[in-house]
Amino acid sequence: MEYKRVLTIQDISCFGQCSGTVALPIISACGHECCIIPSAVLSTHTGGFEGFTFCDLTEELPKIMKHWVDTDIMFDCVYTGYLGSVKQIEYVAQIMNSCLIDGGLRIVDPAMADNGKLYTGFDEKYVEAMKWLCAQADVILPNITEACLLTDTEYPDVVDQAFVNKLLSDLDQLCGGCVILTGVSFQEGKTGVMIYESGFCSYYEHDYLAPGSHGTGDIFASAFVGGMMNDIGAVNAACVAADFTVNCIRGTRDDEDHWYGVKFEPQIPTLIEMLKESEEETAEE
Ligand code: PXL
Repeated sequence: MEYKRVLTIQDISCFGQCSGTVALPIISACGHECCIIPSAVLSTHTGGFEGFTFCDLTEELPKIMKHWVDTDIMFDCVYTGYLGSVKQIEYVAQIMNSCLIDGGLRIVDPAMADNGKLYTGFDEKYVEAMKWLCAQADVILPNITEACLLTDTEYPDVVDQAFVNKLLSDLDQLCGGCVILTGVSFQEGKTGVMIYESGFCSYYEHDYLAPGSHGTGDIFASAFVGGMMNDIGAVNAACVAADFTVNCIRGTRDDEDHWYGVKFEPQIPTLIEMLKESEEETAEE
C-alpha cells in the first residue's frame, strides 16, 4: 500500500465525536497522513447541545492555502465534511484546485441535513453552493435527505427502488463521478449503501440499528476515504466503511450516557483488519 497524504476540511467540534476529531484518527489508522484545515472550532457539535461556542475560521482558509502553495505542499486527496458557509465552499474549491496533485481525489460529503431536515444554520443558498461543489467532485457521499436537496427532489415518505434509481440518475447528472448514497432502506430493520459508478450500481445492505447516532456519517465517510486511499475501490471501501460504522453503533447503543456520539475507537483494530482483507482480495482479482 502506498502512503498517501489526505487533507480534510471540516470543523473541529472539541467535544462530541464528529467531523475533524473523527476524520483525523480514522484516516491515520488506515495508514495515511491526515492533515486538517479546521473551518471552525465549536465547543460541541450542534446536535443536541445548547449554548455551544462557535469560532468561525473562514478567513484562515485562503491564508493557509497561500502558505501551502508557496511551500509546495500538495495532497493526494481532499475530503470535505461539515462546512459553515457559502464563502467556505468557495474557498474549498480553490484549495482543491491549488493543492491537489494531478489525478488527486476530490471527495465531498455534503454534510448539511438528515431525516428530511437541514441542520441548524443552513439555508437554500448553502444548498445551491453545495450543488456547485458536488459538480466538481470525484466522489460524493450524500444521505437520502442530502441527495433530495441536491436534486430538488421532495423528501419521500417511502423509499423504493424506482425512487432510488431516479435519485441516482439525477445525482449522476450533477456530479458525474462516483455517488455513494447512504441510508437506503428497503425493509424494516435493514438499511444500506448504494454505490453508483460508471453506470454500474451496487447495493450493500446491513442491519439498521436504531436510534441512528450522531457522527455516524462522519465515521462512514472517513473510513470510506481510508479505503479509497488503500486502493480497494469505491464498492469495497463503502462496504468496509458500512461494516465499521455498524460495529461502532453496536458498541455504543447500550450506553445511554453516550447519546452524543459513537465509540469508534475500540473498533479501529477491526477496521484495519477488514481493510487488510479487502486489499488482499483486491490484489488477487
Ligand atoms: O456530524 C456532522 C456535524 C459536524 N459538525 C458539526 C455538527 C454536525 C452535525 O450536526 O453540528 C458542528
